[in-house]
Amino acid sequence: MVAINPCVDLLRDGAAGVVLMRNAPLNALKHELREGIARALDELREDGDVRVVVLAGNERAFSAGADITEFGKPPRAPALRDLIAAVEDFPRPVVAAIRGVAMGGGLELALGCHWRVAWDGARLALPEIKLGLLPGAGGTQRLPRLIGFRAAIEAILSGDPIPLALARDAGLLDAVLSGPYPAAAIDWALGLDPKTRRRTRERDEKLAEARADPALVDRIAAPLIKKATNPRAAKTCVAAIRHAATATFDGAMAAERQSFLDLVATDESKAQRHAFFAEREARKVPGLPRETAARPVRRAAVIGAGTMGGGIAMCFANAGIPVAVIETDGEALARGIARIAANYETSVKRGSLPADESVRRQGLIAGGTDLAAAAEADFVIEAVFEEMALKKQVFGQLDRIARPGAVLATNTSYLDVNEIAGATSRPGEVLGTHFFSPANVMRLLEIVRGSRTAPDALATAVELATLLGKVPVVVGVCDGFVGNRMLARRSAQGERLLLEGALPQDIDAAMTGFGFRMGPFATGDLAGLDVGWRARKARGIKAPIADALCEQGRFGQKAEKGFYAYGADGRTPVPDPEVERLIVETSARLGVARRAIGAEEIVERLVYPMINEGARILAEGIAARSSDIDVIWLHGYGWPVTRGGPMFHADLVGLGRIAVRLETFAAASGDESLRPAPLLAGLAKSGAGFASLGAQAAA
Ligand code: 3H9
Repeated sequence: MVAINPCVDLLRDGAAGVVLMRNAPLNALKHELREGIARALDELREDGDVRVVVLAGNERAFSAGADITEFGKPPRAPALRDLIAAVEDFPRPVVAAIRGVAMGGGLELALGCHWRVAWDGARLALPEIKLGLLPGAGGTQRLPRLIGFRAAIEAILSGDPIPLALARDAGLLDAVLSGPYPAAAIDWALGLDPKTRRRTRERDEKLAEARADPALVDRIAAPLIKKATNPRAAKTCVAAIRHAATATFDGAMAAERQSFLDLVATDESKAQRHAFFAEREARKVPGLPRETAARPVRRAAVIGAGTMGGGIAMCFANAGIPVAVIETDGEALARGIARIAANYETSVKRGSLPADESVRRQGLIAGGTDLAAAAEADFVIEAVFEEMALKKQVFGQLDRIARPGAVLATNTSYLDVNEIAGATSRPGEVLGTHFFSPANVMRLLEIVRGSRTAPDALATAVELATLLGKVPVVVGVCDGFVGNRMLARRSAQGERLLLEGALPQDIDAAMTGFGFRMGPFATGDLAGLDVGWRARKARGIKAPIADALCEQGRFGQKAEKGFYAYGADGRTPVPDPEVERLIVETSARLGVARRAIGAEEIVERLVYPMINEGARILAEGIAARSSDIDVIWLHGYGWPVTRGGPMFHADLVGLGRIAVRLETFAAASGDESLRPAPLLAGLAKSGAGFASLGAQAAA
């Protein structure tokens, strides 16, 4: 074995040359790796004893694709597509041995090989669209040549892994191997007849269908484009794929490259790449050394079998962790367990969960009415009503019951975790977990670090969150934490806009135009308006219009009326003249003159005060970094990924402009809280953005 460079080893095994990619963890195809592969091929080309070449990766990955951190930097040779051309033109058979991930440029590299073999569990995908891109190293040309247009369009427009069986049947994989890696691939390669070696670019049998039927590609793609998160990227992918049928290979490759460069430069792709890295950064908690060992979580307990408690229990069961669900009385428990069963049944009916798996998961959930059932748990989550006195009482009891070393979490959306921890003799074991409803579906988990939370208790919560399939973000203690504290700013402005002249449908349309799937009022109706009403009452906050609706029992979809009326299906919001009357009357009663308000002003009025609050949150150290705030909004509040999150959006707009607009809003309304926060004003003055702030430990 020789090291070609730090990223590539070359091994000669009889008549096989084995090129081993060694850029841990996932063989992202950074410059050094590309160069190493090219040099290894050069050496093998000169070696007459080598009959076949095997290209192999590490335990986790063949390759996760181009190194995303290199995008936007000056290109360095060899470019990935040139490297792939060199592989394809190699005069002897080259076989890709795929274990783990082969994604994006990694799969494109494999497509340039003459044969591909994979191990069970391999994940083959062209996920570029999830980054607002198109496969830019020949994927749009070689994939349809191997698996045909339908499967290629579906794979490229979804970005999801291609099922292995399909990959094998359709001709993407030549074999699925078992046995030692990559030895089994070497044996397999040595059995090949070199005369059957074909360059993928020359395989055009599967292009015939679209050549004969020019409308085929668009017919297949049209419904997928409609659903696309980033329609521009989706349309660009389709245009590139269409070239496979209409242009020469070289012409299509040149067009693909230009489209890739165009997309890399778009704000949407920048936002999607930011979101990718932000999510991964959030797992690195400042002030928590990486080596801090998490405690094992073998059993869990959830106190409270309401909607939230039940959803949280499902998260544990779905991850294979036995969980006790504890209620105060049998009736409430039975209701909770029935709700869990109904949720599982829905998944089975929808076909997203096999029936036996649903039974297995429900078998992991044990209901009980005695808090003593929490005694064995390694992780306890209290999910009773949002009431400080009640929560403190539960924690006092848990303190006596829970085993030493158990992490005790309170599921709360705004209460003081330090005060709750103070009800126990072990505040180091206490932290907050803010799940989002429905807890078994929503991916965000705000983990609230108390002032005395022990590092390993925190590490346990972060690791557990990942195990439960959640995106964890550690935040500090304050009213509403990060997400709801910013949301409160938006809600207040929403009310204000209604009073000044907008209607719910105007505001919702402006926000869906911005990229949200649903506007704030339709979302409020879906979630139930009574939740916010109760929270406002508890804190002495008034929202004249929302309060009036709730006083009339207009709690949203569940009452078939809220900010909207609901159509026959009970789910389609329809503007309601009664609501309009109520709004206009409220404006008149409060002496607020109504005027027409445009979509741009609506978006700015809703979003900039949130960003301003985000700046205060950063200044107080409640969030460790601006990208953590973005992750919270992306995964907990439906912020459109093509807009990267509120703080990313702010940097893009420019903090100078936002500061000016906030001053205007403050002057017009007399609301001093709308003045730019000192951090925002300071950054605006220096021309910097939130991204320029480093990470700090969340307080
Ligand atoms: C492309 O290929 C373009 C081409 O068509 C054309 C080019 C001309 N680059 O996610 P994890 C890092 S576009 C750089 O925690 P997992 C990641 O940031 C690319 N870094 O592991 C993390 O770093 P850290 C198309 C990357 O097991 C570490 O690796 N490919 C890349 O949960 C571990 O990652 C994709 O879009 C990369 N390509 O998930 C695939 N990939 O430890 C993107 C990963 O410092 N990657 N890193 O935080 C993924 O979706 C997931 O990483 C994967 C593994 C599913 C593969």
